[in-house]
Amino acid sequence: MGYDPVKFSAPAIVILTGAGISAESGLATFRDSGGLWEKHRVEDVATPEAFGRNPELVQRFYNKRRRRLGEVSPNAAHRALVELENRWPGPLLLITQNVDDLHARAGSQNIVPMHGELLKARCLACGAVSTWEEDILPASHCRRCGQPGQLRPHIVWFGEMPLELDRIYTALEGCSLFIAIGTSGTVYPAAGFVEAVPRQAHTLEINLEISDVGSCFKERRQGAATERVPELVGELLK
Ligand code: BJW
Repeated sequence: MGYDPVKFSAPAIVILTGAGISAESGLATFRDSGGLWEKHRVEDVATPEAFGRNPELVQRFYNKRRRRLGEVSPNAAHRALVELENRWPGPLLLITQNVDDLHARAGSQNIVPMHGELLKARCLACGAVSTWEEDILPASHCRRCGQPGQLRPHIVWFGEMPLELDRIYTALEGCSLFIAIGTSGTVYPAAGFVEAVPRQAHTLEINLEISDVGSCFKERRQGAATERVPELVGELLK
């Protein structure tokens, strides 16, 4: 997504979201008090080695989170980003670290789920990625090659390469406004995106608190995503 002045009449925006944007929908974040990493060790559930050692434990962790998606809905922050995408006269790319489907369900179109998607499974035998809304069980068969016991969650674990990085860095290098919402700035490469935008671009962080990379942003707005994001979208569309 490069900025094409013929096609677009406004500057390019790139938005990065993290678990904080879905917190008010009722999904736990990772590192806040009561977050997922308080109940599960990263090394036990979010690395390829963990999956190799104990696939049942890892599948249970993701099956539970996949089921939980049916109980939650997009919130005012997700919806405000849809309004921005629909009405902003320039290019807009939404990069999410979240594996939930709340941006898509709210109606966002131009999304890069860089850490994968809970509602997809990947076959270790043939590489097929398919939509998967139910539990992944030891006997589950790949819909393409038919092999049983070869499906893993389509999730980017620690030590694995995030998805669509070429598309992401092209957008970052061409943007005039970079906004990070509800992310702790602890996981790379996403935490470093703020440093990949042009020097003259405006950078803005929205978070309940200042993130680990908060000092890299030109502007910080503290508060709940459901309040700060609709406010910001209102200002941008004024
Ligand atoms: C609110 C709110 C409200 C709450 N309103 N705000 C140095 C440099 C580069 C890489 C590394 C490095 N050292 C180590 C690495 C590797 C590693 C890494 O970063 N480790 C760190 C722990 C140091 N990274 C990787 O392994 C990545 N791959 C990789 O690097 O490949 C090689 C490569 C190198 C260079 C370039 C390119 C590639 C892969 C990372 C995979 C992360 N996977 C996870 C789990 C899987 C998904 C899942 O199960 O859901 O993804 S980890 C977990 O953290 C999850 C998240 O997407 C990710 C980020 O978390 P997030 O979203 O920020 O959530 P929280 O909980 O941390 O923060 C929530 C925030 O919201 C808080 O700040 C709150 O204040 C706020 N908040 N309520 C507003 N209502």
